[in-house]
Amino acid sequence: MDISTETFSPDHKAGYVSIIGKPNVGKSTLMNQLVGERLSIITSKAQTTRHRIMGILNGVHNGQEFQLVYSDTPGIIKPQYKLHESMMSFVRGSLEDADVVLFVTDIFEKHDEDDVLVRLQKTEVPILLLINKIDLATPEQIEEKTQYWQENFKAAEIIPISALNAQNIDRIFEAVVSHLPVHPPYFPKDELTDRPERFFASEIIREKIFLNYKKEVPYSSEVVVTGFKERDDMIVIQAEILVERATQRAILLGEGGKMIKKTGIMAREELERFFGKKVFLEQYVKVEPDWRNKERSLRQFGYDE
Ligand SMILES: Nc1nc2c(ncn2[C@@H]2O[C@H](COP(=O)(O)OP(=O)(O)OP(=O)(O)O)[C@@H](O)[C@H]2O)c(=O)[nH]1
Ligand SMILES: [Mg+2]
Repeated sequence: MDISTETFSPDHKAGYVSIIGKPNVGKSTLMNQLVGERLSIITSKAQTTRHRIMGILNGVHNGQEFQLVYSDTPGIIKPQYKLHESMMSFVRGSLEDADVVLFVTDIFEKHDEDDVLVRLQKTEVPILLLINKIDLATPEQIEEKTQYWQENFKAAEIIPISALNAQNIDRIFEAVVSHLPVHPPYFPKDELTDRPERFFASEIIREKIFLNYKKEVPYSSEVVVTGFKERDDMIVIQAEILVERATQRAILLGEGGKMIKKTGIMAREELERFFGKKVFLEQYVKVEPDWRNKERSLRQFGYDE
């Protein structure tokens, strides 16, 4: 639907809500809980998310229509590759747009989040500080973290949560809505995300690579969906997996192609769940030397603002 033809009330509220924090604190898990869909991929490895991914939630709260545009972002790191520089530019863009910031920390963080704090200092919008993974902490540990942040950070609110167990997600929602400006919707009301289906297909395949391979291999891998054809009975997807070296290609394939087959099966099952349809997946593993530092490759893979 074209947004200009939609009708909405004059007191409609809308805003951008940016989810920011160090790698692995649970930003993507939180995003999926807040939106109620599995949009962002989640793994136990740091630096899983490489893009800014929007998840849109529409509804009515206390009689007032609203639209929340959540942005999941990459974990904040010191860049070692051009890829990381792009990732950090996505974080910057997301902070520039934000009406509310969700600064996600977890109960394990060691008060070394300077990179994050430097970025947050520049924003004047309300910041909700979330202490995640409280399912793994004692009440004393939660109290200690809460106190630390009360003394060391100017947050609009501090909320201990478990993104995994959906604990206190409703409190975040209430707080976010209370900070939303009156504004018409930014996206048509039937849209769930700013990203096309191909993007989610490539992310789902990348998630399975993160789960199945160790050390540098997941970090040296990129997935590009080169074909996406929806038929009546199934979706036919062609994907290229790019790695940086021939040795990594060999690891990805595994003996007799065993590993890539396993990865492909896991990806296909997840793709079928996501799209609600049978999927036929073809994967090709290629070497693209040094792609994490090559501007041309990065542009081609969608790492430009
Ligand atoms: N126990 C527990 N684990 C959690 C919780 N939230 C997230 N996790 C786990 O923490 C790991 C990282 O979660 P992600 O959501 O991918 O974290 P992220 O901040 O998006 O990570 P990057 O994309 O790498 O920056 C995964 O193994 C999650 O299952 C939580 O509330 N409790
Ligand atoms: Mg993530």
